[in-house]
Amino acid sequence: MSQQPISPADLAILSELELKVLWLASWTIHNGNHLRESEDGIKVGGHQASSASLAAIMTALYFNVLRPQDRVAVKPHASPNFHAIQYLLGKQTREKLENFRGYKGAQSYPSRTKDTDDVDFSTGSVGLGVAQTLFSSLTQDYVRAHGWGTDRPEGRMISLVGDAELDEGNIFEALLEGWKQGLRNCWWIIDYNRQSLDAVVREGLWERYEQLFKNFGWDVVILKYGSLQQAAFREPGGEKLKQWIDTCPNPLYSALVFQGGAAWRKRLNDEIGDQGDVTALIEKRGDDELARLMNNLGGHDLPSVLEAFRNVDHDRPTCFICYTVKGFGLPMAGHKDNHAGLMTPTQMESVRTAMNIRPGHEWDKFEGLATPKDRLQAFLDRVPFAQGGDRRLKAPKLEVPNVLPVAIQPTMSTQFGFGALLNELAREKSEVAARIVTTSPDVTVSTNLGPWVNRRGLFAREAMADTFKSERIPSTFNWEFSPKSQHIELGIAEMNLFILLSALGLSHQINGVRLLPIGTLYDPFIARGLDALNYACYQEARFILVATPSGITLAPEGGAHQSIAQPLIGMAQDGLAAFEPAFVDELAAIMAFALDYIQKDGDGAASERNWLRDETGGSVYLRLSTRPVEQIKREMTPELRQGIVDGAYWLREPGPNCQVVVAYTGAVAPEAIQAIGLMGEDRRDVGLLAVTSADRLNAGWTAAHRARERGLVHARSHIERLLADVPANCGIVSVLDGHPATLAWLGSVYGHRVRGLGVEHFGQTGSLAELYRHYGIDANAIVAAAESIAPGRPIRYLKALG
Ligand SMILES: Cc1ncc(C[n+]2csc(CCOP(=O)(O)OP(=O)(O)O)c2C)c(N)n1
Ligand SMILES: [Mg+2]
Repeated sequence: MSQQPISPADLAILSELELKVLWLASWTIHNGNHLRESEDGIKVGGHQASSASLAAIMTALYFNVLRPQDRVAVKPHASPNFHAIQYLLGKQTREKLENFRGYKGAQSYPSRTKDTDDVDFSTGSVGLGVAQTLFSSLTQDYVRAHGWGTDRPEGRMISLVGDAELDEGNIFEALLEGWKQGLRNCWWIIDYNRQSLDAVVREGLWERYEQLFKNFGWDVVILKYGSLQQAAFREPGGEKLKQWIDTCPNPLYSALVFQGGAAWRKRLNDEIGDQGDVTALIEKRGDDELARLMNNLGGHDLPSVLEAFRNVDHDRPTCFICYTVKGFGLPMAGHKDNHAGLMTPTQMESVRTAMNIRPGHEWDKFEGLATPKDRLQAFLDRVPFAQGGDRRLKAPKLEVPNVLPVAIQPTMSTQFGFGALLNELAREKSEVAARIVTTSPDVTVSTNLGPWVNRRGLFAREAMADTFKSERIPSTFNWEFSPKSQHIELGIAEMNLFILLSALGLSHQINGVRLLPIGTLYDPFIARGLDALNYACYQEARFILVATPSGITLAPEGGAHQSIAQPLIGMAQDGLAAFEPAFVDELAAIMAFALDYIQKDGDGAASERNWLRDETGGSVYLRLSTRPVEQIKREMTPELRQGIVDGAYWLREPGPNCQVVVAYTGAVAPEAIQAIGLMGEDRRDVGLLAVTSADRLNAGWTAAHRARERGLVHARSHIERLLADVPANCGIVSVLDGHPATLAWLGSVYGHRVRGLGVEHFGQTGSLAELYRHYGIDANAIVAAAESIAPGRPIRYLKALG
């Protein structure tokens, strides 16, 4: 950016706006918190101090530096600043501010989905929003390298980072990945107020940060002294004052900030007073002026902040370490306990008086400011950030065929089927295939993305040959990088996978270019990145997560990698539809559904068929297996496809006198099939229910309940229809390679007795047969369970099996 210097008139307006942001944010919190407390009696954190330390930096950014194409993740507790700024820009309503923290009011942490003032990236769980900006920048590069979205200028992805937020490991995982991927256009602005939630942070952290960022190829800009301090350092004795500031421990500096001018004077005179230059420097300032000088750290000094940001004329990633005071400008400034602190009504009054705000005029945009209103408004009207119109871009939906072609072999695993499906897609010239972008944290080959990558290549902005290929060494996998390729290979950190999926999955709204992201990982390691997955879902990022291998079915691979809880995560995670198919034709139907579903953003009216709000769309989780399973030769009828997508279908319909139903999910299909064969002679009309999505079945069932409770008496969910004719005395044995609670609820639909089989402990290695027996999910266990809940004559094969 080549920048004209800011005119003194504009600088004066920006200084006034900084005060206004500080006021509005503080008033919003004060107002909202007292309101909430009087409603519920629940005291929540004030966060006035956290917000205040970024007032100058955010004023500089939003009212001067940012362009419409730039995107920002604001640290969670600076949310009130953000809302105040949007209010001044006419993009946030007074009602929402007055209802801060309230039902449908402005959110306590900036939220893409719940706020209405165009939050770029949600924040809340510290560290995640920071990494989101890095991966959004990589996503922007990916999009542009493919020749898309080039009609818009490149944006900077900016994060406002709390200094204690840098304790989160995921930030460093992202830094390393950014270095590998040639990160550009990313700014992290650290609010170095040297305070966390509980206390004051360690000394000298800035030096670690500086080295660290430089090691990863970032530019580092340190804003330590404001312009008042810089001027004072040039006075006689100024050098001594600078030395004192540089060696003052963080807690002492904070304490003096809190105590104010008289305390500064005493301490400075005691420690460096010399009855000469330094004493003169101190004594020529009154208490207030001295306090203003000592509080004038770089991050609160608009001219320094503006200069630092405006001087960046390159696209290298840049870290700004901005010295600030937590609670700057407020009576609680610097106090170590100020994190959750809320100003008392008396303190609020003193701030009001200092800012010339008349009672009843708290929300007036320009109340108390010296510059005439029309000039302030004219300034706001030409703020560059607000010139671009709607920040939430749109991209058209791509048509997905109902059927994805795949050659089904007599015996194959769902993981193998997934590879084959993507391989077929990779051969196509379709728009859908072109928009798929795959990614994996160093398990590309072992999750069977290899055939896709062989055809579509690895993405990098700079082409890089596969040395093994150029050296003519035979290898199954083509490992060539190019800017047009479609697989992003990540290092092992699963957090990075989820945050990259979050960034890729928002590309339609951030870049105006739709991507169809597919990420693969081992099922147990979902837990490693769970908060990031939750974060991605909360932002309504759209992606397909393919987790394989899973459960104890990975048998000899290793006990430590067995996953139990993941099916329950799949059910419980908001914004994520979970499937666990057993057969490859099911997977093909689910993949076609998923590629369409992740593009939907309709109003979410519930379908009368399954009571799911499929029009709203969401992300998809597929839990797959490496176990080769004998496939069923059958035609994929529309009814079968619908059943698979809705969550279940009868693989064998129960007869009218049915005594037992086996309901299974996923890789244990052969055991379930074998079990019903074995008990067929001793139990009548046994039914076999294939459950492809416990998540969707369950969600449809509870939704239908709610609909009936609202008076829609005919509402009926898919599972209610499936089980409607199963006799009341029939028992249900449910079984899956995962926690039994996943399916055990089936008994509540009509009150059938259920024996839920599944896995509750893990860690043992062995052959598949050994482990299924050990954990009680083999055919024998199914038959034994059936015998116990569906009384009748002894099932004769039981003994033979044992
Ligand atoms: C993952 C996570 N853990 C804990 C918290 C609770 N928390 C909110 S803010 C905060 C301290 C933040 O300190 P810092 O980043 O320095 O911000 P400041 O308040 O100083 O502006 C903590 C621990 C959280 N929001 N997210
Ligand atoms: Mg802090």
